[in-house]
Amino acid sequence: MADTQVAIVGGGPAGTLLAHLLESHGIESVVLERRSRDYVLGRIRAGVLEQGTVDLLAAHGLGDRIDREGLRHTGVNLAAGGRVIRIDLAARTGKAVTIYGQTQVQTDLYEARDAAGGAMVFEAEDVALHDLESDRPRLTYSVGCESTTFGADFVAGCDGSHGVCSSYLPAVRRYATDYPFGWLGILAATPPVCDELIYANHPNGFALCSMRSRQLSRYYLQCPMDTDLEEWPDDRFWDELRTRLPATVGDNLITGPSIERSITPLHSLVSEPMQVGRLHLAGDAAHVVPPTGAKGLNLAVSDVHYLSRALAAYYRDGSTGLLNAYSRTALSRVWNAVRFSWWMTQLMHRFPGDGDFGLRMQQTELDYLATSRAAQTAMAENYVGLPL
Ligand code: FAS
Ligand code: PHB
Repeated sequence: MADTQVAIVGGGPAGTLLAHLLESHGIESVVLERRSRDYVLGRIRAGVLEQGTVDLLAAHGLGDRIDREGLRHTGVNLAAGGRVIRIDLAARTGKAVTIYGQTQVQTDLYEARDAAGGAMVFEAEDVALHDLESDRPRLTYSVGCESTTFGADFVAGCDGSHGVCSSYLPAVRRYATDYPFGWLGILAATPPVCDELIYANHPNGFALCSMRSRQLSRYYLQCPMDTDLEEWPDDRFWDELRTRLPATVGDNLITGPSIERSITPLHSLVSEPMQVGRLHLAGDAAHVVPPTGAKGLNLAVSDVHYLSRALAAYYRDGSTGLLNAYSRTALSRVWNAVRFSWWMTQLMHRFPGDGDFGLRMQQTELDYLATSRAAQTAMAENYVGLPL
């Protein structure tokens, strides 16, 4: 493997988009991905793109399929106590969100890398970083029995929440909280129950009605951490989902066999700082949010926007100001998304031990959202995404 300018560890959305953006600045990179391409493409993850994410992807030649297949939503709904509160995103912010699965984003990114002849190494194992404090870090990895080492000017740690790169930041502070429940998710080839997303707060727990297209539905139910998927056959899932939705919605639910089922734990983690020496973290490698606010993927995009802009300045005229400020710049937006994701999670889930007072606080907050334009604007501007 020849030396390169930027070595990227992780071939998920953060790593692959970074390689794509660096290419637009004429900056060379190599992406090392632990899994196979098909494995990465087989993961069902995020579904909601902020306006800023859609605009950034379009600005870099990745907007055509989103325009064709993405579903633009100008509103989002909160259901509780049998009523549905619609937050008019467009009226409150002039913006919208787009439903376009992370799998589709990843497919578009891999195809763009293929078209550009981008260097991507799949099934790269035992990636290790060396000499990060020098001006010539080195990386080692193996594919099968063959070990390789190469040098780079910079290393981007885009290897997600179970990666290795964050372990190279010695002075890191971790702000973490685990939520006492998870999400049981189902993908079904059925028409979505509603044209927009519905987040529901029910005495049995949270439910979310989402989608990937007009023929592909994505639903989630709050579940205990130790839930066994085997105890949730499709019929039980559909019955519980219908129970947690207002009758006006549940009566329209079209069920069908699940294509995919999974349980996602909910936690929040922010590592500070996001950089040391020539290593910069981006995406889930630096921070994880509960999916309630639909922020995870969008934060990966904004981190990579800031990092690619900083690297472009360095290679253009040697300036290091944006690079030195990267962590501070990215974290400012990260913390706003962490707060919003925490707020949405607190508002819409049932917490063990949350007595009558906790329930009353949720009801009062929902009443305020139902009647206050200011409250709706605050929620809407975070949901569509704060400016980059
Ligand atoms: P990713 O984790 O996507 O990518 C990191 C990549 O690095 C992976 O491909 C991994 O294989 C690779 N890697 C790891 N260790 C490596 C190593 N040592 N060497 C080389 N490569 C390595 N967000 C939402 O907004 N909505 C959702 O509904 C939602 N659901 C989710 C469900 C699950 C199960 C998970 C884990 C996350 C979910 N997220 C959701 C968040 C998710 O979408 C992330 O925010 C998004 O994938 C972040 O992208 P990356 O930072 O690229 O990390
Ligand atoms: C999804 O469609 O997977 C999805 C949508 C909104 C969320 C989380 C997940 O907040």
